[in-house]
Amino acid sequence: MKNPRYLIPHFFTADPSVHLFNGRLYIYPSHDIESGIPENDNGDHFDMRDYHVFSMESPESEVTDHGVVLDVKDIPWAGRQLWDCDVAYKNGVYYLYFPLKDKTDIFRIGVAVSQKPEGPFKPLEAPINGSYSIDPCVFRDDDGSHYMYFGGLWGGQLQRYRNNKAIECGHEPENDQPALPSRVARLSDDMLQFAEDPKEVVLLDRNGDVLKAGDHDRRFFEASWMHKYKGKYYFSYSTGNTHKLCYATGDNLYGPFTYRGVILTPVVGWTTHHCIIEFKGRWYLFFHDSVPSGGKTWLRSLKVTEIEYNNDGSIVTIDGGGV
Ligand code: FUB
Repeated sequence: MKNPRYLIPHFFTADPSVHLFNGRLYIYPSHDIESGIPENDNGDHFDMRDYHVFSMESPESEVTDHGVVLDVKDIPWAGRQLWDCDVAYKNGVYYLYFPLKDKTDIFRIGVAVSQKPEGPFKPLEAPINGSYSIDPCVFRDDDGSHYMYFGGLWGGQLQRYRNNKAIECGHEPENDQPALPSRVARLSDDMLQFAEDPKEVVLLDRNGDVLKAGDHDRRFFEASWMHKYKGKYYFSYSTGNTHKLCYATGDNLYGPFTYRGVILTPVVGWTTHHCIIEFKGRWYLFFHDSVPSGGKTWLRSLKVTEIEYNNDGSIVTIDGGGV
């Protein structure tokens, strides 16, 4: 694949999670809409109401739209805003994990199930116990255990929590303090709950020092993704207000991870969000930008491009085309 390619021209999609199920690539994106809500730092303008699933034979082939697979009106505990989701498979069941504000306007992470990768998905009565914030990414390790990475700052509400407890007055730490990290928790055998208290995903610089809250070019903001390459764990994420996709590597899926560099420089739009998967021995980055909507940050379009690794395992930086 020479150039990045737009995948779904007929409407706006963002925050891709892509998985290979039964030899086919399934795309689970956010479905962006024109909500009419003015843009703000709380992300109120991202007022998405349903998910579609898409699939394709390969990153180069035509994309099939499987239609609406989950609607906010069918989720018993729903308030508003269906943001980035992910899907995992175990023992004949597909589990869709989604962040959604509950009736008190607090983000929780919910689960919906299906017998088929293309859905439709049936939501459970309540969100995962002890879940909070946004952007779930579920990673299956080689032993078959599943882990959820999650969290996002500002509109994603991660700054409102310390030690998995809501705090009175949510704020980011001072610039010289450790940055707020993503979280990771092993999932229960039935895939419906956390099997343990979420742990902090610590990011270090090359000297072994924890990245600081003021290090906006490198610290975690949102959009966690985990993949494994040549035995190493690659934790990748968005830096949010500096609009980069970065990565850090480690030998343990709980971390700590050492910062390695930028995967994608800023795209056109405010948010940047991605996933990385292997398909037939080649590696692909799925991401979004706001070029087709003329730069409207809340109307994004999915793209795919190939990524390359250097011999030392570092990823060759891709130009996102933004500023
Ligand atoms: O799509 C809404 C939010 O924008 C996602 O949850 C974030 O990762 C950002 O892409």
